[in-house]
Amino acid sequence: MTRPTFRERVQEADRVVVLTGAGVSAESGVPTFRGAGGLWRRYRAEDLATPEAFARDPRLVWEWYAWRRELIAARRPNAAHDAIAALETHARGFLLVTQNVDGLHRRAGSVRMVELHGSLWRVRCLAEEVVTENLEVPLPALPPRCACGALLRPDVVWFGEALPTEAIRQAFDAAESCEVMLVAGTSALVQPAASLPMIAKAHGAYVVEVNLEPTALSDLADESHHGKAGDVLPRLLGPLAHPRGLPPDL
Ligand code: BV8
Repeated sequence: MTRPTFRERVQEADRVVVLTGAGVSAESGVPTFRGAGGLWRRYRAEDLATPEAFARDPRLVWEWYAWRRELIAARRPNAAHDAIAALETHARGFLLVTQNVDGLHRRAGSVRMVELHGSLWRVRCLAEEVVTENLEVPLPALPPRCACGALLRPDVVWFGEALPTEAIRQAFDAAESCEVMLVAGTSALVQPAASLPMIAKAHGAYVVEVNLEPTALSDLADESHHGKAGDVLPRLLGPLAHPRGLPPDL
């Protein structure tokens, strides 16, 4: 009796979860957090992506986000985003859980997804707490202000901040009940997102990792595929990397 392949497992599964990190956006030209180019000026993400940094210097933090927004606005989803969006059209009970805030999964057509760490294309008024989508590139002024006069902040989760309750509930529920979890482009260091594969594994899921290199997750994964997500995912998913109903050669 040969072991079912990853694709067979996806096709048999009632729930398939994909967890992504900054590595799936790398081939779109978006710097990752910990890899080469993950710095901005002389700062690390952990220095700027905090409420303390924003309270100390909202303009500096907004210069970083404005720089990222302008960079991302000029980029496009890559084959990794496209393969994951196509997989959603084939897999039952599909949920994409992303740590990324760049909006590229949505631009690739992903629908059933949670953004664990928010989105840099949404802003939140510090006074009214109202969240609005803001796609302005460049932003007219830094730091941007709400019509009420209060500062706006990016609607992202900073280090030390709690993740959105509904998103984290959906993500943990999916991790506990999926038969297959595909983990792509994450160093699996940032909590609580990094716990999701452990939870899936503990509940009997088949866990497959796609990354350039071994990570903290590799020993736990049932399969680890090393290479660029934009190359590996289409190969690994085969016909599942093409949206259902479209012939693969389109
Ligand atoms: C919280 C939004 C508590 C902002 C981000 C234990 C338990 C709980 C918390 C902690 C804990 N230990 C420490 C903590 C605190 C902290 C944490 O985890 N710190 C880390 C550094 C140790 N966690 C938190 O603070 C979280 N909050 O726990 O709150 C709480 C509870 C109740 C009430 C109050 C408080 C909040 C964490 C969220 C932080 N926000 N982003 C922004 O983006 O501006 S995190 C940031 O890191 C991004 O979201 C990013 O996605 C994420 C994870 O990084 P990765 O995505 O993995 O990216 P990275 O660069 O690390 O790796 C890229 C990978 O891709 C590499 O492996 C590389 O090899 C690979 N790769 C590169 N190119 C490719 C590729 N793979 C394939 N193909 C390629 N082409």
